[in-house]
Amino acid sequence: MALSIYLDGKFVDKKEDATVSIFEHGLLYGDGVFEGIRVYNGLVFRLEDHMGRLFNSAKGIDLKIPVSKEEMTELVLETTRRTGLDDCYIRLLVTRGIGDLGIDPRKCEKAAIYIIATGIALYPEDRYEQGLKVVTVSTRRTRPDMLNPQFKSLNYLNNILGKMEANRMGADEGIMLNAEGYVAECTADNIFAAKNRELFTPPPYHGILEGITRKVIIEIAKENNVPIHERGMVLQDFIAADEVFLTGSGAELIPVVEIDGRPVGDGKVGDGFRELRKLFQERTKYDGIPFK
Ligand code: PXG
Repeated sequence: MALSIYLDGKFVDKKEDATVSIFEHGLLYGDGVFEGIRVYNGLVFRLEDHMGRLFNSAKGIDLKIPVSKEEMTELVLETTRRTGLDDCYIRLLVTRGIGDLGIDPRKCEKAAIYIIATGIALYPEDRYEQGLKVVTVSTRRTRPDMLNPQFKSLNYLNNILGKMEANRMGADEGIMLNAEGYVAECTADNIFAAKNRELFTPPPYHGILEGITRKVIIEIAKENNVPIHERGMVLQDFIAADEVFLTGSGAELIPVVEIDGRPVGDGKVGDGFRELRKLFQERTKYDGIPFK
């Protein structure tokens, strides 16, 4: 598969050459931040939003990114260009860099930048046609006053534990509640409910990452005069909804037809979802930064 990597100062295109130090604090402590970005049709989808979130996440953990936003944008575009692909996936990481054993970040002289651009394995189309079966997991999303999920840090163990629970139950995804018992999000996606042709999604500071895809859906809803509410939601709100769907750069928009063994709405993928997905797909054709 086409692959291009920016390895903190140089471009490499072979997996074997893309190695990092064992003293990299991103590896030793999950000390860093990242972004997962999609490329559609030769355009890096919503790159400015990803840059904004990356720099915000870095600021949140007191990590100084050693390049400007403009330079980082150029690095992303160049890495993408080198794949020769028009549609791909970009993983962008900024870590505390190479230090010593011991968590003290003062031992790390300079933050490191890694960018991977490669082809993506899309979910099979039948997932979008038939919908996902999800379960509620017992792992609660991190409280914002501990490690705010709005900072996309390399510390993903909370989500991974949630995902493993869902896997054990044979479900496609896991719904994670926040510490107060409100629905937060899934393990790598935001969650929406539709009822009476209005949309609802949990708000910031309810244990969510403010997803870029979520933001795009809110924009599309507003442009199409669909009322959209960001507000606290409990599990029953989703069970009683007409439709439920997830959003994320990986999954895009994907419908949910069953929660904890109970059907959502009539248990079938709804028309509201299909309409929104179409609008989203149209948007991906032009809403991005060209790299050619
Ligand atoms: N919540 C969490 C916890 C996430 O990790 C989202 C919501 C959706 O955000 P975006 O900005 O993507 O709409 C995410 C995103 C991967 C992968 O490789 C994970 C994400 C995105 C892309 C790829 O597992 N998570």
